[in-house]
This record gives sequence, C-alpha cells and structure tokens, in this order.
Amino acid sequence: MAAPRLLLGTVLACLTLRLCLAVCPETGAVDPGLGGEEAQGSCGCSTSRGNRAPGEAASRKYSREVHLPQQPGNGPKDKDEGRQMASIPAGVFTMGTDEPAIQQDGEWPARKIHINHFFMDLYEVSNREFEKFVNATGYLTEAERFGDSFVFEGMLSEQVKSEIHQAVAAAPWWLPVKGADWKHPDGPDSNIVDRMDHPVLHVSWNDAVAFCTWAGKRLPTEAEWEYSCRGGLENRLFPWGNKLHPNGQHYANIWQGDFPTSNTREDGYKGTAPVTAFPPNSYGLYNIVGNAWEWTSDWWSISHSADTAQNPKGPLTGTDRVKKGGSYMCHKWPAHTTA
Ligand SMILES: [Ca+2]
Ligand SMILES: [Ca+2]
Repeated sequence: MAAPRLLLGTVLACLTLRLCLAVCPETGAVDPGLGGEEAQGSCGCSTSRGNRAPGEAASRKYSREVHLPQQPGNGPKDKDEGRQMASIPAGVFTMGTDEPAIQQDGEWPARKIHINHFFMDLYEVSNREFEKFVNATGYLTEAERFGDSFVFEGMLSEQVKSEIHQAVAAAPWWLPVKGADWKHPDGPDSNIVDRMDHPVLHVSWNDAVAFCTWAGKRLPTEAEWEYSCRGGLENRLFPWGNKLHPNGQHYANIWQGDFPTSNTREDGYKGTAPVTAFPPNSYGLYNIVGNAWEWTSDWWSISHSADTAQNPKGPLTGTDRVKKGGSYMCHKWPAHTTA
C-alpha cells in the first residue's frame, strides 16, 4: 500500500494514471468505474523501506519478447486506437508482506488474493492521450480550476522559484506554483511540447476517473495493480527480479543521487521519461514502477485483513486514494512490487 505520507492541498507533479478494463467472465460486460472524491497526496518517496530480498536471480522472464500485448475483445472501443492493453490472466498471488519496514505504510499483512482476468493499459497515460480527452470533452483539470499545483523545486526555473515564499514543512521540496498544471508541469513558464509521449502529470484522482469514463475503462484496484505489477513472478522485490540493476542496466526511471539536491540521472532522465521507455515487465507493462505514481481506485488504509480474498476493492470509505509504483523522484524502495 503506497502510503500518502503527506497531505497537500492539491495535486502533484508526479501523479498519472493507467487504466484497466475488467471483463466479467460470463457476459463480457465491462465492470463500471468507481466514484470518487478529491485526491490529495504527495510523491511519498522514501528511502527507508524494508528489504526482504529472497536472493533469487534477477530479471528472469523480463524481456520485450514475452506476453505480447492483446486487444480486449469484448470491451468498449478504446478512444485511441493506438492504445493497447495487456491481457492479465486470472490467478492467485500474495499481496503485501509480513515483514514491513514501516508499519504505517500499510504494506502488511501478506495475504492470498484471487484476481479475475482483466486488461491493463500497457503504458501510463501520456500527455498526447490526455490532450485527446481534453479536446473531445473540454475537461478542465482540478489543478487548472484551483489555479495552482505542487511542483518539485528541482524542476522549477529560478524565476518561478523566486516568486514562491511558502512550502510544506514536512516536504520542503514541494512548492505550490500558480499556473502549474498538466500543460505546464514545471510551472507557468514550462510546456509539454517536447513531452507529448511522457506521462500526463498534475492529474487528481477525480481527473483520472473523468478520463477513465471518457475512455470507457476504469482505474485498477490496488490488488489488480499489484498483481499486474508482479508480472507473474513471486517473492520478487521488483517487477523484474531482486536486483535493482541486473547486469548493470536500469529498468525504471527513478532517482540516483542524494535526494533532493543531487540528481545524477544515471538512468538517463532527470524528470519523466517517455511512457514507452525501459523494458516492460512480463505482462508487457511499461514503467509500472518509476516514472510517475499511478492512481488506483481503492481508498487508502493501513489496516488489512490477513484473510484470503477475491478481487478486493479496498476499504469502503477513506480520505485518500492509493497510488502505486513510485516516480522519478524515488529511490528504489517505492519501486518495490508491494509499494
Ligand atoms: Ca531518473
Ligand atoms: Ca509508473
């Protein structure tokens, strides 16, 4: 359970979405989306998550050749014919861990979870995809309506930074920036012209649900997200295995260096990367960890039953939604399959 450790007033520059589509086994009908409230939260990156490395070899089955993407057969037609989805087979997996490093993260206990067959977007939603939605509907995101959003200070120009005189005490690297939104991800003097294939940012949970409704899909549950993130592997720290850099290669866009002052960008990216960057996991999902945090439909909670469950949808109520997978601002722990 990715813990929203900070509560900020609006949306942040490291959240995006990935859509899923569930097919009911008998009718082929699409499971409808879930309602929602205003989203709050932070990047939530941490350097103190636990490590229960089982010591298995890294990167088994992790290649571009396995589990080629499929088009869902019975769901509504995707608005973007170029957007493909992976067919995620039904199965059982162990969700969470009995050895959490941080109790308040709610990553525990380990429990058996049964998941039905569903489809998952191969990619985080890109600026190009989100622009199609906005052009078709005239939708205004919450950041645009609020008039500001939080941006990581390392992405701001000196001019914009000089005009900001407040910050979040617990996370002083997040600065409230007037005019920051999905079209201006690094503040009003930035744009997405050369980032149309990067994940859309400054997307609140309500924005994400609106996009899903337009696309005829829904957000994945946390269980579906974690199941698909694992790519069929068991007891692995990362979607590709247990080593962060198998064979010295980078498998995700995360942070190298001392956060927040030194970003050595050894993986090639200071900020976000194209949604197609880096190898996909065994189900064909790209950037399922790293790059941008991804919304799920579940309410966030640290309390979970150890009982076996079928397609759990999380708590009935809450104050924040679960986001998964870490971002370019995170060190390795939020890239864990349980994060
Ligand atoms: Ca990076
Ligand atoms: Ca991601």
